[in-house]
Amino acid sequence: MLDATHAALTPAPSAPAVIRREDYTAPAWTVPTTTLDFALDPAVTRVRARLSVERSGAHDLPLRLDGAGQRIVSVAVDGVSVNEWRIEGEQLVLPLPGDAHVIETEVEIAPERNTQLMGLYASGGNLCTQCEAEGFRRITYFPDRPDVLSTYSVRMTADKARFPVLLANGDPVAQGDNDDGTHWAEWHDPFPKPSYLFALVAGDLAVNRGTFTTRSGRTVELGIWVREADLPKTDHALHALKLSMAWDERVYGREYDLDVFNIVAVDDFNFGAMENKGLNIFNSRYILADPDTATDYDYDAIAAVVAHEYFHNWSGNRITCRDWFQLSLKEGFTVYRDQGFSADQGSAAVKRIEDVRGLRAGQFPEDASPLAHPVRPESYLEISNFYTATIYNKGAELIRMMATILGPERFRAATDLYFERFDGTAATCEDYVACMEEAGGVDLSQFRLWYSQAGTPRVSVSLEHEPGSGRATLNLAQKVPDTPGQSNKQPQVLPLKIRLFGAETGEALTDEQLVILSDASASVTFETIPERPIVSLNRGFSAPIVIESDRTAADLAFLARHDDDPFARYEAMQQLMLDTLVAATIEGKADHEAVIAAVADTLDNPELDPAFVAEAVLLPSESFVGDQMSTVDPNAIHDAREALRRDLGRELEARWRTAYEAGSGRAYAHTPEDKGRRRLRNVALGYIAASGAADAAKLAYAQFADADNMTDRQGALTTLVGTHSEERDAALDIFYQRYQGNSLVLDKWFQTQALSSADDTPQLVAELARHPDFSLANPNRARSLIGAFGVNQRAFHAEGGAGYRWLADQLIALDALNPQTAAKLLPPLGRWRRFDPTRAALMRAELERIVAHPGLSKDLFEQASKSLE
Ligand code: 0A1
Ligand code: ZN
Repeated sequence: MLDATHAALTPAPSAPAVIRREDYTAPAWTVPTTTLDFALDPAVTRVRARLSVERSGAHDLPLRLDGAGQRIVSVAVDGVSVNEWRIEGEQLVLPLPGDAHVIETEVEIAPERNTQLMGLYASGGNLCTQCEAEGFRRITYFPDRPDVLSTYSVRMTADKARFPVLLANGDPVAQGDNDDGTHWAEWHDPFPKPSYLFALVAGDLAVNRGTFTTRSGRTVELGIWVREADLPKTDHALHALKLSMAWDERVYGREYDLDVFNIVAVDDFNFGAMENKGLNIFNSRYILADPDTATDYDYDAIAAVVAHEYFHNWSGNRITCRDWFQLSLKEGFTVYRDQGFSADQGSAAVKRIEDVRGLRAGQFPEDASPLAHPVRPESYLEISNFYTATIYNKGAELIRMMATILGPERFRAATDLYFERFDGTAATCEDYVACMEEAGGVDLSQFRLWYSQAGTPRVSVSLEHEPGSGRATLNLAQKVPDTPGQSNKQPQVLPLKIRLFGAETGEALTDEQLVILSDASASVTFETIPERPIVSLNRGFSAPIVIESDRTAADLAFLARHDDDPFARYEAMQQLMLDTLVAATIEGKADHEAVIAAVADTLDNPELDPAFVAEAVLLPSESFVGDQMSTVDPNAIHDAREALRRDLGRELEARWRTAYEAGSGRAYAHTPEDKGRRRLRNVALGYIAASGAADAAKLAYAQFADADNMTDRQGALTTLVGTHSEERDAALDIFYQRYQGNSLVLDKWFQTQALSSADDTPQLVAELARHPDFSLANPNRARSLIGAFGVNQRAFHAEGGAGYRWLADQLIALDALNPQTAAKLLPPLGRWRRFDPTRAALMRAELERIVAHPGLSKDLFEQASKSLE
């Protein structure tokens, strides 16, 4: 046994190294089997690891094991303790004579001091792990890279009273009691996996059990593990899990492969959830729901995240990523799969609208920012910073475009081929595209540019019509904007679904067509078009692009009324609103008539589903309006949007009240119809308040007080928080008292206030940061206040820069505890180039202050320094 003084805690690297995709080399050593033995204790956990290692190919390189934040107790090779190893940066380097050896290490780690929430950590008195992307190296020394696949056996020993439940990946093998008050359990996962999919949980947990019978007749034991008091809130997640399992069999032919599938909910989690093989670990916000505490939006998000993590079992676990540059291989595809699942549970059109709204709110700004990167990045400092909307959501759009180009049958044949060919391997984005090409019978050479070129393509469109000949010509031209490190880009493959409608008759003049624009510009001609056509373009948002068209307000209003594609109808309405808001922002005022008429028509149309109407009548967000401007003026945008909201509220007041009443007086039910009604009712309430109606605060307060569910309660609270009224203070107080002790609901209390456009939000947010319930240690709480404030255009950008300073102070403080979560909250400051010189200078100064802060993490350093470039 080696003296423990040999290697102390590994120091953090001073100048972070750039990791480049082109430097990839296959692992020099493989690890066919891994046996882990944990003596679990929050203060000091002992980890003994036994790795069988094999030299891969002919070379004389030493074995390199990644490790961080551990105390090494001993290292042995083939049963003999050795001294011939050294620490280089974060690696243990071990020269080995033969081609196959058994390496044993023993280390100590301190879960209760782990505030980064990577590796083994404590949450709510329980112990759990998070290993993606590079957390396993904080548990034991290992080649912590996704292309080293190993079969794991795990033994855990822990105090039985404190940690009665012991879970790990795979299937349970054995368990027993020791006579010192501890107990033990052994688990074995027969599927070779990368270290980032390793997981264990030890805790005092209750379980909601279910079963699922696979299509080949195997029974899978399902379990959702939570603290005892939360058990009644787990039925929705369990139900969603069963639906996901059936859906993946039906739609992709994918069956589950182990005998158990467990999900554990924890309160402290950096992301949404994690797909560890057979043992998913979730942020509790994506598991716990009952009508009193979760909104309809929360219910849908839970189902989507449960599905997402479950679908990873095939797209991520059975086939994993060769290196982290391929992250979108599993994430883009899995998001595409979960979007398809959610679309099948309710209105596919509304789901598509929500997804596009999300893309525009999160990914388009990223693509236009200093942090823009391709779906398959070329380099990074810290991989945690690349769990982005580009990798996830733009990645999903790439899969969607390939599915559109192939059509449903060939797409299914292509995914079958991919799952079959790469099962059990660590693959690349290129492997995926090659399967699409082969089974789809298409050439995707140029399409691959979507993986390597960052930036949102912009397409300009004009339509000409010669009444005499009946010929119509659609002219298209594309441009992919410059992004950091990339300029003069090549044209990309844009699959555009289009259809022409007659301006006079409202008739469809063509079928829907798929036009693939692959050149910088192209024209499409249509013969025998009898009347002036209006083009419905990029239907279903078939390509993730920005369109600049010469369509007039009248054309857009026409499409908002007549288009048969619900997405295109929504889109026409959004464009009309956007054009109006941009004009109003620039000129100080604008004609609201066309928008008011289009909204009135939408509200009057009895054939439309209320959930769709609720989406269609919502104005584009302030930040989306800002994205259209060369220089963002947050106050002018806010005023323009409020003026339009007020006019819509006033002019259509009777209609809003009718819509409001139609959704009122019903006992809660969780059906798609009722969800749609609740949504429209909350939107209507917002417009009634925007109109300035004298009874608005009273009406909202009555809804708040009478609500039998969180959707109504939070909807009313959101409206009230935007008012200056006694009712606002009373409602905030009652809400807080009622949900004291329920951290997920208190997050809503913080968030709703941080999102408010009221004048006093900046001061209020600063006060809330000193509230006894505020804590930087819990990522959900930190995001509920800091994250929400950062996206609140009006409050964050309030004159003087106090908001920028406050955000930077919070990020510096949070970075010392949890660098990943701090880095995620930085991007609002990085958008400085989009603002006027005064704001830009203030924002830059805060970024510079962050970069200069001593002891900054790699995570925050990368985000802040790139934002300054
Ligand atoms: N793979 C997960 C996301 C995830 C990534 C990193 C994490 O580390 C803190 C946690 C989760 C997913 O796509 O759901
Ligand atoms: Zn994922």
